[in-house]
Amino acid sequence: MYLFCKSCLNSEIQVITRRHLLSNVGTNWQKRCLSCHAFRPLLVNNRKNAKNLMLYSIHKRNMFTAVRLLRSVLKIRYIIVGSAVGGGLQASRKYEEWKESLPKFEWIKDLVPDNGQMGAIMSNLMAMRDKLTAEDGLMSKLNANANQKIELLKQWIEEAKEQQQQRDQSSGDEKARIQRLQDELITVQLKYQKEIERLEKENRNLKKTVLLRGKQNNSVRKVKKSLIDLYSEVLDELSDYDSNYKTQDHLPRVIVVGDQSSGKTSVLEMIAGARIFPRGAGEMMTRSPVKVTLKEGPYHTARFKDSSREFDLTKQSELADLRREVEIRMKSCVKNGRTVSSDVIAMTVEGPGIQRMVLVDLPGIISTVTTEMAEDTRDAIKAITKTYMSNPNAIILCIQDGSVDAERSIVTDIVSQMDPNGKRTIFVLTKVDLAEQNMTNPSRLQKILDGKLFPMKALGYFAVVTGRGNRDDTIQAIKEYESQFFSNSKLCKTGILNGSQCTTQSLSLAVSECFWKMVKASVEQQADAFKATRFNLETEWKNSFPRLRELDRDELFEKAKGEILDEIVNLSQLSPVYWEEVISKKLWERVGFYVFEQIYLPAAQTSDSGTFNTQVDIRLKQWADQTLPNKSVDVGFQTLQEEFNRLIEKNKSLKEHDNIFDFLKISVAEESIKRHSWET
Ligand SMILES: Nc1nc2c(ncn2[C@@H]2O[C@H](COP(=O)(O)OP(=O)(O)OP(=O)(O)O)[C@@H](O)[C@H]2O)c(=O)[nH]1
Ligand SMILES: [Mg+2]
Repeated sequence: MYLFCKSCLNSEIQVITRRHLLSNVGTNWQKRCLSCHAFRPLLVNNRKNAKNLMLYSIHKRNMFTAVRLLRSVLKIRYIIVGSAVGGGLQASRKYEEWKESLPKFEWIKDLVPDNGQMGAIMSNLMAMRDKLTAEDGLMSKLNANANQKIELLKQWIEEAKEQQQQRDQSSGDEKARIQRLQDELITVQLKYQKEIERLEKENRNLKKTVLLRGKQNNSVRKVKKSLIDLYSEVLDELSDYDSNYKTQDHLPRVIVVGDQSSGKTSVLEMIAGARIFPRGAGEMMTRSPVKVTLKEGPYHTARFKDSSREFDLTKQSELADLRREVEIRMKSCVKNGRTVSSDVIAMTVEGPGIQRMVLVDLPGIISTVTTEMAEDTRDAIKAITKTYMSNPNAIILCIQDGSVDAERSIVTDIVSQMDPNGKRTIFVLTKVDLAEQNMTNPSRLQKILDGKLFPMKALGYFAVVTGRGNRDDTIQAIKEYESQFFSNSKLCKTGILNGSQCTTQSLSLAVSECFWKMVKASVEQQADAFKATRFNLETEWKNSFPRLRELDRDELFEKAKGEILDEIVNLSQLSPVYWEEVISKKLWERVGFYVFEQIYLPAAQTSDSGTFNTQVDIRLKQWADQTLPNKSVDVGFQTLQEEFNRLIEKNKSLKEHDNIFDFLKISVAEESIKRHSWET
């Protein structure tokens, strides 16, 4: 607020704003003047005065502004003039200081010629030039020489240019040649690329045609293909599911049985088309059952059931890896001092032309247990073999070594026991090549293959060659050896061997056919049996537990658990008074007799009541300290069990009770008591 008294306002130039004036109209003006600080009536006291004063102040303000401007301009001029004079003085002072700080160059005068001397040097130089030009021939000689040099330089440059051009040209030729070659190469590549593509396409089409033909020609085979996977999975599933669940033992498989080293594994390898098992000679090679699921597929591969690695059987290195893996697995099966094991190694082999079936290779039957073997080895092998053969739907591939005397065979006896009518046995005579070499009596061989020599019957008799005794032979080499042998064999030529009975190929086809016949028959039979069993079980359930819906294993387990927990809750609901009552009663039953017999009666022998009391006190104290605590704990524990059983019995008598869990509850109670131990 800028308010002044009149005298101050006249003496000073003040600006009173319109806002100040208007905002103060009608107020009390007895305030202090801002200039002289005296309490006086101030300038404005009504609206009219305010307006006048405002106009007056605006008029005055314009005038004051002009005066102020003029004053400012004058002030600037003084500043400029002042600063110019001051600055000049300051600059000259600085220059003098700078000059003083420079080093002294007086000495240089002695070295640099002065103006007179410079003029003399210049005139001397001019005179020399004139003299040189005047001298006869010197300049022209210099000129000629220089021109010559220039010519030479020009020539050299020209030559260099030419050479460069030539080089450019020849490199152009080279480039063109390289370009041409590259073009040719690309053309050849393209040509061959096209050729490769054409061949690949042709190959694909051929494969397709083959597969389609396979599908068209034999729709049953397609069914079989998917079936074999399904079938093998069912076998695995059942064997994993429950070892007591014997159904899988009734599903067909081809079991390879025979005496040790008769050639069982070799037969399997020939059927699988690859040498997939560890080899050796004269020693027991197969030490645990190996289940091989064979199936047809575009690539020849093998895979263990529990591993994702696929072994390419066309590569020798992978075959070797596979053999090593089989060996490791077999060794891990026969730990703990055992020589053989019943643990199964499961694998799948697929490849073009492989017959679909499930084969199980077994350890060979032995007659003598050597010192290197576990004592029970012979019996263990027999037991494993018999278990597999006892499956009524197993096809027995009975392998007999043709190079040893028939009288030494052990397996044929066992086979005739398990399949007396030969309804599921196929007889295979191996090592026919060796048999022919050692043969003294060919008619004996004929007798074997006619099924007349061994005391066993079979569906078919086959003669094969599945090895050459050489551990590093490839399967291809063995196959060639086999076909060469049979085409040259005297046995075939003389009619001792019938062509349809020879080669592993014929054997494989026959076994596969037999296997699928068996599968078809047994699966239908099994399906019917399952249906019948299921029906019986459902009926039994309904009759036995009419109030309970059918429950599966897991549901049953959960329900039983719930019921047992309920019984425990019931037990905890018994009142302390009740517990006191039953425990006291039980305790008295247990100790009452003892107390009378051992404490009171002996003390009663005395006629003195004082002595009686003393003796009773002493004996009771001793008994209470030493025997009673343990007795009480025993009695308490026993009472607990009895009460639990009583509750179970009580529930049994209820009308809606199902006895399905009664045995389980009792077993749980017994097991809990058995496992119970008191905290020490
Ligand atoms: N010459 C010849 N040797 C064969 C023939 N078949 C198998 N062998 C050889 O006989 C030996 C034993 O063959 P395996 O297939 O291991 O016999 P195995 O019955 O499986 O033996 P174990 O599993 O130990 O009971 C190997 O050295 C084979 O090369 C054959 O037809 N001719
Ligand atoms: Mg073997």
